[in-house]
Amino acid sequence: MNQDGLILYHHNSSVCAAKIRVALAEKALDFESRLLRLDGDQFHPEYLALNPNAVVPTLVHQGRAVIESNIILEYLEDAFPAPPLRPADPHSRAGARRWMAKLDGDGGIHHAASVATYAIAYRHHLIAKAGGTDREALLAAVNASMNPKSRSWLQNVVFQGIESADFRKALFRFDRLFADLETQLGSATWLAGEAYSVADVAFTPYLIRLDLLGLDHFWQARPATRNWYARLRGRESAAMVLDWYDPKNIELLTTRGRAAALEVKAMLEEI
Ligand SMILES: N[C@@H](CCC(=O)N[C@@H](CS)C(=O)NCC(=O)O)C(=O)O
Repeated sequence: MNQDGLILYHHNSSVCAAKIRVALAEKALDFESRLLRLDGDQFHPEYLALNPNAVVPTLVHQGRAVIESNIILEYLEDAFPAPPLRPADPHSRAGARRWMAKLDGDGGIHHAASVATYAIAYRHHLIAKAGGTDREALLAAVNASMNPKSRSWLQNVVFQGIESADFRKALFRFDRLFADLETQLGSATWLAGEAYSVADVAFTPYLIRLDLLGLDHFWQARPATRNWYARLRGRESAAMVLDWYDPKNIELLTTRGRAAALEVKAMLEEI
């Protein structure tokens, strides 16, 4: 057991697990790493006993599990308050929570980022795993590795890629988010005001993912957001995102991102 008594169940390139690694680094907390492959191992009964949703991350502290990445971030604030990542004043604290809430839910940024990741890049991995685009083999590959609740959107996205309606919806969702970010960051240094906070932590892996996928168009013409992203990347804790990624995954995300760039740019011009 590490000195802080923390065990993190995560995946090397999962965005919501990376949030927790960033927060742990900001707080200089040590953790024992338990990596899942998310190839079906998330459904093992021992893991389901910790996280009945069969997703990462799960944090175990003093033998008890905490699930849901935004809740884990709040838990870390309560259990390890120094240095604080939650803003001091109630209004900024509410602001941080409002930004974090944008990540969750069916219309949330986490879902849009998953759709973009599969539509541009990971679908090619599943197609290779299934040995081609034969419908039955591809459905079997999708169903073996993913939560039943993700299967319907995932099937569309794996079959249709960036032509899928889900992908267009995700682009639209990002466009609205980045318009809101530009407004906020035009008048404050960080998402919840003048201090770096848990909200900035939560967004860091998503921006890095969009960047890998070549979706940096969203902030190239938005200077306040562009500068914020540069500041996020400049923090030592941001290394906890990509340092854990499998290099093969980085290669897949970037090469497929470059291949889709022109088509995606044309779609963005229509938004
Ligand atoms: N709302 C959850 C989302 C967790 C989630 O979707 N995790 C993904 C990785 S980023 C996962 O484990 N996916 C595996 C699957 O859906 O089978 C959280 O924030 O913790």
